[in-house]
Amino acid sequence: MIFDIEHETMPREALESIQLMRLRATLDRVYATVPFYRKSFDEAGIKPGDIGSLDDLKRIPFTTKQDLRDNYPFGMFTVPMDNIVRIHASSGTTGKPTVVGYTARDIDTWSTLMARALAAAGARRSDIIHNAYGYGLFTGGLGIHYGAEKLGASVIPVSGGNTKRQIVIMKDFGPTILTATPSYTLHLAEAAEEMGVSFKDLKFKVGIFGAEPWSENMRADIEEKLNLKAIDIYGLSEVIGPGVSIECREAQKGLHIFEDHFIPEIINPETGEVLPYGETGELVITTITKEAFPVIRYRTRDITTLNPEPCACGRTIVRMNKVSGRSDDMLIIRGVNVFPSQIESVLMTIEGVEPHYQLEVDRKDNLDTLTVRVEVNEKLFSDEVKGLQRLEDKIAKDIKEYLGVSAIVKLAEPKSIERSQGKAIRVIDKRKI
Ligand code: DLL
Repeated sequence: MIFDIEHETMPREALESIQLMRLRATLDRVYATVPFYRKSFDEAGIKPGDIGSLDDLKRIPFTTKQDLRDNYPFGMFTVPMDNIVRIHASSGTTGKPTVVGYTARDIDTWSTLMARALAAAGARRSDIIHNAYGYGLFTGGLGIHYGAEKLGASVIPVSGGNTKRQIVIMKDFGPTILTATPSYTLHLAEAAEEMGVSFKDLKFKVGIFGAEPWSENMRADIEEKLNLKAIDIYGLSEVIGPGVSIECREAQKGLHIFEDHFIPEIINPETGEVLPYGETGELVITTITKEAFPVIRYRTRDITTLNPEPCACGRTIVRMNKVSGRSDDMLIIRGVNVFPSQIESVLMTIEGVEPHYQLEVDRKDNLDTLTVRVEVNEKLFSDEVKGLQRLEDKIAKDIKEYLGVSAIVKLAEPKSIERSQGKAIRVIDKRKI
């Protein structure tokens, strides 16, 4: 179902004229109210009035996470606190969190975008949504929640954690849509199995998963274990939260970006050069409808590709490919670039290997080492030592063959790698310590 048929299926020309109008209003707003933007535009010798076309956007400087940190906590807000009704923050693994604020209209915009997203994934008013994204400063829980209410569906605000109780709720309330991170979803699947509950007997038809990278092979695994269609949803706190883009249920080929609210660009992360459609690079987003906390050319660090082809579902808005990783998560191991998701893809093709893994990078005698710890199922683990060793060698060989890096593979006992209730920690990089 298309929630906002007008905006999601607009002819490109009409869409672009709305984008330009909204972009200019946003630039005026940030220039007038946020000292950081005034300074950055002035240094680049640009006034908001100089932007006469969408193409001119590339003349404006980027905004980075560091810029947001430098203005911690509220320095990037365009309105006084009187007009802020909600604050969220993204934890981040290093340094201070980034803090984002919303006016009442921003909350309404976000809820509407999330209603669009849920509808694109197949949600209807009659659905019951089991929302296991964390509620709190993280945008996942409340973002989905408000969107579900806007759509008119029923939402169970279960949040992350209390995993066993979640399974009981699933059995008793019969939710039809599951929303959670992919890694917590797998944890839920394990808990259900331990409790003797089969997802085949539950009522789920769709799962809406995101907030962390997950490979196509992980998708296949989740679809099989949970007996549902797994849809990818993308977003980030700095831009709004979840609901920046989502796959449609019809095609499931790329995530539709709600371009009447966000202007996406792809850049070469090294040079900052804007790349044409179809090329892979870092996603940069400009928000054009947010009031309290607009971001101009925000460098997401997420690696993807844009596809402007109209989709079978009828939407004309551009699609982004599944995010393959973050430019700052990319591991450079002895000069070879590898994303954790590529290793995940290799692991997931191997029989008996579970989707729970952790990568440890270290440096010994000036050489990088990569250790892949991955769980295997009970059956394999009870196998004789020789068999396990053979499997370790096979995985190492596959990783070398597909990705060109040498890895030490250590098979781990079932359930020995820590489970997360939100985003999984996949990489431990000891080189930085
Ligand atoms: O993760 C918002 C969100 C909540 C998205 C629930 C989807 C569902 P942050 O905590 O600010 O916000 O983290 C944003 O997470 O820059 C990506 O690196 C990563 N990310 C989010 N969605 C996906 C996805 C939320 N579908 C950061 N695939 C982003 C890959 C994702 N990575």
